[in-house]
Amino acid sequence: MKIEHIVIRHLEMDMKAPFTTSFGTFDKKEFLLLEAIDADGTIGWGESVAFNVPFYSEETVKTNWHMLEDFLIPLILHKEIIHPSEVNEIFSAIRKNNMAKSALEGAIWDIYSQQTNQSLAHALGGTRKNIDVGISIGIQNSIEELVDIVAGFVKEGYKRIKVKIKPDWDVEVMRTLRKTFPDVAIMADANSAYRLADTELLKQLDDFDLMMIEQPLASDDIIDHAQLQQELATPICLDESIHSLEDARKAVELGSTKIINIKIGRVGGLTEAVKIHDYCKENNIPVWCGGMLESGVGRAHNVALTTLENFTLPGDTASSSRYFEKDIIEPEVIAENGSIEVPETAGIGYTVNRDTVESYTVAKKEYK
Ligand code: OSB
Ligand code: MG
Repeated sequence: MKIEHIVIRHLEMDMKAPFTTSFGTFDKKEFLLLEAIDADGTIGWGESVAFNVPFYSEETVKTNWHMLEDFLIPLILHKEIIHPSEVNEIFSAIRKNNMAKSALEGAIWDIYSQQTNQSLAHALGGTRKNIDVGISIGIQNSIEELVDIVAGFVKEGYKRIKVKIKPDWDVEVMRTLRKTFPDVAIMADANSAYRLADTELLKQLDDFDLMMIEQPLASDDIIDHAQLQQELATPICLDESIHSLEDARKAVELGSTKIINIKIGRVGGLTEAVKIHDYCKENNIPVWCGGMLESGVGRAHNVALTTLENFTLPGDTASSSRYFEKDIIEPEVIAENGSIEVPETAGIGYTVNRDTVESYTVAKKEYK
């Protein structure tokens, strides 16, 4: 393939309700949507998971636009590419900026799978026809409200419930949830809200039979996590700390993590995500696919990745309707009883609705 034309769109989508983590609140979803067009006319879609603010990671919508326009797109336009796994190599001189890289790489994977007449899931080596999913629930104003929300999602059949925690919204919250939902798979995500000095507090969470605790310590740490894991019975799952196969290998070798949350954008694309998956499979580390409040295009990529064998734990890719009144894809992603049926048509398997995209677009630029 030869990509001859790329369109960057900045979209803004209203969210049904604000989503609060230990680092801040999102009340609308802003992101870059990438459209790449091959010389033969095939169109591929990619989504950057960078937010409008640099709270989860240092990347933002604006830094991604800069990286794409000034560095990444010029490396891709008019270049002969045989396989999307080459894109990583092409970008290798550019440090970090994984979400920007991933958005473009994802669009190229979409084109490649259409041109080879297979689903993206199949192109990645995935075999599952259905994937199990859980749901992630933000910090609420009261434990009572949280219990109501959890009850609703348990009723919908989500396969595990993840709740955000932070200092003063942790032990009592998890105690109440475990008491109220004795048989539900529950986990907590701290988004780096604690320090090693909080070990005694975190040990109290061992009483609640949690599936795992996600990213308790600093977003760039793998050393203290190893020490904390020695003290905890609950498995630690790293999210923010893992940006590459090398990061995963080091964290696993150190004993910093027993489970890995793979986010395509955080690790720089599908090629690296598959490598981390394969490494974890060989080393008996279960993985699951994380979420970044994605629109349908990002969700479609997550669904495809989750079909790989070692995605044995439910991920965060809930229904499109979890956050949005109207998603940009058709059909929307639908989880029924905590299970999503994987599309079998070529490419990402969902159709992007251009009118809907247009209605959410606040800026747009074309590159040829
Ligand atoms: O840490 O997984 C996270 C949302 C925004 C930023 C970070 C995270 C999250 C989520 C929500 O947990 C996942 C989703 O529903 O898309
Ligand atoms: Mg997380």
